Amino acid sequence: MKNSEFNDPFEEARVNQGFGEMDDQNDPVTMLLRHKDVRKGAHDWKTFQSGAVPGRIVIPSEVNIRTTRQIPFEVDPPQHKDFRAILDPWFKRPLEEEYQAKLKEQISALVDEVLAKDSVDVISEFSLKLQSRALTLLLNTPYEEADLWISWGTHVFRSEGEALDGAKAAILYDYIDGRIDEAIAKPGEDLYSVLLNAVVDGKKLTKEEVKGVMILTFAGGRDTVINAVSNSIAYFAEHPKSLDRLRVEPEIRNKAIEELIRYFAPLTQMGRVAKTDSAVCEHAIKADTRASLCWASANRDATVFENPNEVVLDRKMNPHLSFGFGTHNCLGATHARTIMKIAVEVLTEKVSTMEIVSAEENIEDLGDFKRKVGFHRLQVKFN
Ligand code: HEM
Ligand code: EMZ
Repeated sequence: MKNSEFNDPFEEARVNQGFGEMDDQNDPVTMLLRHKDVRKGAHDWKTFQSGAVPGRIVIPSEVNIRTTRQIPFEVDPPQHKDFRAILDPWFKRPLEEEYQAKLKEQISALVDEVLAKDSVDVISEFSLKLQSRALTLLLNTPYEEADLWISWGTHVFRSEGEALDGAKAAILYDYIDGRIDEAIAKPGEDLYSVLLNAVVDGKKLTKEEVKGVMILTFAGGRDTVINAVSNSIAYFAEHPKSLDRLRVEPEIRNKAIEELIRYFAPLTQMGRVAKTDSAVCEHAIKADTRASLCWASANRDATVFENPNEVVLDRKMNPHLSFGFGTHNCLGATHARTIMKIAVEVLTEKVSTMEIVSAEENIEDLGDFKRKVGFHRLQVKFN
């Protein structure tokens, strides 16, 4: 199999029964696999709730490593809407010209760096740096902050080989506590200060609420962005004609980015907790048990996508669910899409070909399903 080929382990279960089952730390999960059912589940927040005990909707569950509620991710309507109302405008800033110009400067410098080396590990020497540096723009904090975030490695809660790492999570929490205290002492123009001044329902956000937003901003946009960028590099390395096509047809760039994001589905699934007994595909889901919305499976549903297992760069209709659907759709999607757009633009301008020297796949173990989500290491020569 090519490095840039990503399997669909869910096909048989999706077609034959519509759902899958997996255990996760003795808290089983019923996985919704069909596009139609995943959308329905995401829409029906009254039955499938996000506001469970903090960490429980994440798979693997994080209940044992954190107590802070992530906002707006672990909040249900109607309160959810109030938080989104203050967050949405800030997270749309990547659409601004000045933001994009700065991002282009960052990415151009990084591409020059990797071109000057013989070969690099794309994960640690390209995508992680890109993600961390770009995050300084989203938070509006000093560029130099990125060095510390880079030193934390790919995932803020996980170490390689270990599903969850409480000690590692504590580093992020302490760091955020410190930054919040600084912003209280000396308010600035960054996201911390904006949140500390924000009013929801007539009340200022508490420190704990600000922390809940910041943890989510660091964690939710980390391995997802790293996988989207790294997997796309693997794809272009193995499909040089596609990169050439984007050089001469920049008008399909946005379609190509949506398609890569559909195909790679950087976040496999997200859970919900059933409020009441319900059923999906005639399968009972009991109250207080977990269901998951499997975005990765929905994206390969042949009843919605023609040739679902192929990357069709200029795919016309592309209602993929990589950024979720409905209420909790990804708040960072504008930032993520802008990163992808500028990364592809800079690659077409500066890089002629890329060669994969070696790769170590990152396979998620979901019981019956083994899904490749990205790479632990991806050694590439940029030409
Ligand atoms: C929500 C995927 C990048 C922040 C989500 C959801 C998905 C997702 C599937 C829905 C979760 C649910 O329904 O429970 C992705 C992918 C990304 C990406 C594939 C990159 C390609 C980012 C970035 C940030 C971010 C860069 C911020 C820095 C969030 C937040 C939410 C969210 C705050 C919760 C929104 C809410 O509950 O209203 N993301 N994400 N994401 N994402 Fe992303
Ligand atoms: C949570 C999640 C958010 C979780 C939208 O996804 O991303 C995961 O990577 C984190 O571990 O805590 O933030």
